[in-house]
Amino acid sequence: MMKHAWDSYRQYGWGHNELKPIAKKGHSTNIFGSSQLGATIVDAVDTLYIMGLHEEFKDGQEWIEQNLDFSVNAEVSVFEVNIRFIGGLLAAYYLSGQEVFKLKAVQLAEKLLPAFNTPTGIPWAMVNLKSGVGRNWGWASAGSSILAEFGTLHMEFVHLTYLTGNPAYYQKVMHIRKLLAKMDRPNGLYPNYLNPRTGRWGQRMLLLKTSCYILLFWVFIFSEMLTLPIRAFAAIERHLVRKSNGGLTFIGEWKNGHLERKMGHLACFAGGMFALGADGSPDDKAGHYLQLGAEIAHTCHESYDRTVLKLGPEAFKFDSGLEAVAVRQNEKYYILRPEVIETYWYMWRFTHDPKYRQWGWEAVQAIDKYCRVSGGFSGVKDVYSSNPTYDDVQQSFFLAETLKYLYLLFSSDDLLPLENWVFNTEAHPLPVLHLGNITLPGSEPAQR
Ligand code: DMJ
Repeated sequence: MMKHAWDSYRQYGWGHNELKPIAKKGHSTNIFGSSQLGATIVDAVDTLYIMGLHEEFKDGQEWIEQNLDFSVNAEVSVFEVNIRFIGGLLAAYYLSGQEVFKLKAVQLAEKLLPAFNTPTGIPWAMVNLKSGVGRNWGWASAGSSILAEFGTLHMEFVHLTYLTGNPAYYQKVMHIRKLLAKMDRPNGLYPNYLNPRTGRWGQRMLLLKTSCYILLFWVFIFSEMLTLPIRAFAAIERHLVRKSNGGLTFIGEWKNGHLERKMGHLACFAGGMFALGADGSPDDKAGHYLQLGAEIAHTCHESYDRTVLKLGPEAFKFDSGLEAVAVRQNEKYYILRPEVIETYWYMWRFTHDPKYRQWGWEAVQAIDKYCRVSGGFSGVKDVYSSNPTYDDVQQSFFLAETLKYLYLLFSSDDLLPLENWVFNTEAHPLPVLHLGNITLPGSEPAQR
C-alpha cells in the first residue's frame, strides 16, 4: 500500500504538496498557503526509511536536497508545518544520519520564529514564510490562537535547540509552557482558544484534539514532573469521559457549559494516550488508565464496525438511542485518518492482545477495498453508503501516519521501542531526550 501511495504521488503529484488520485494531478490546501513544498515527500520519507524502501527514500532525499526551498511568499499554518515538515525532517535525520534533513529543518524553523512576535509570545496560527507577518484565522474565536496548535510545537523545538545549540527555539516554547502554567483552568482543563494579544481565553470550549494533551503528557513524563498530566487525566475523565446506554466509553465535547455526546475521530488518539500514560502512572492508577485506553479503543473500533465500509466516520454520536454512529451527512466521511489505528498500535505494544492486530487488519482490508484507486488512495465521503463517492485527496498523513502505524502494528516491539523513541503528533519518531542528564543552552537546570 505504501508503494502504491508513493509511486502514484511520484508519477502524478511529484513536488506538489499532495495528490489528487482520481484526477491524477497535484493537490494542496490552505494550510500550505500557495506554496508547493512537496509536503508528501517530507511527511513520508521516515516511513519509507522504516519500511526499508531504500530507493524511494533516496529519491525523496534527493528532491529535498535539490528542491526544498522555504524562501517563498506563502502563508502557512505554523502548527501543520511544524508537525509535518520539522517533525518529518528531524525524524529522517535521526533515523538516517543524513545532515541535509537537519539543515532543512533548521532553515524552516528560522522562518517560523517571527510567528512568535506577538504581545504575549503566544504564536500566530499562520505566518508568511517570506515576510514573517503572522495572523490568526477569523473563525477561531475572534482571531484567537488554538491551544491544540501552539501547544504542539514543544517537542520539535526542544530538539532543534538540542541539535543546534541555539537557545531561541527552546525559549519560545518554554515561554508558552510557563504562561499556560499561570493561567486559570476551568474544570481543570485548558480551553481551546487563547487570544495572543490579550493573553485571555476566548470561547470556553474543551476539545480533546490529537495534539496538545498527549504532547504535554510526554513532555511532563520525560521532564519527570508527573503531577500535571495525571491531574489533566483525572479532569478529562471527570468532565469529558462518559459511558453510553449501550456501555460504550466515549469522550464528549464540552461547549459553553454543556457536554455534547459526540466523539470525533481525532479524539480516538486518546486510547493510545491513556495506555502510554498508564505506563508512567503511579502504580494504583496504571491498571485503570490501561483499561480506559482499552475502552476507548473498543468504542472507536465499534464506530468502524457499525458502518457499511468498515471505516470510521469523522464524528459519531451517543444520543437518543444512537451508539457510535454519525448522524449529519457532513460527519460521515473518512479521509484516511490515522487516530484509531494509532490507538490499536499503542494498545498492542502495551497488552499484546491479538484483537488489536485483528482490528488493524480489518482496517487494512477496508482501506484497500474502498479507498484504493488506480492513481493512489482517496478519502470517501460516506462510510454508510455501499456506493461511496471519493473526495479525491491522498492526504500526506496517510503516508506519514496511517501506513506507518499499520506497519508497526505488525512488526516486533524492537522496531522503535517506546523507551527510546517518542512519536510526534504526525507519527514522526524522535529519540527520547533525558533532560535530567542534559543541560540545553538557555535552559535552567532540570527540576527533580
Ligand atoms: C494529522 O496531521 C495529525 O495527526 C494531526 O495531529 C491531526 N490531523 C491529522 C490526522 O488526522
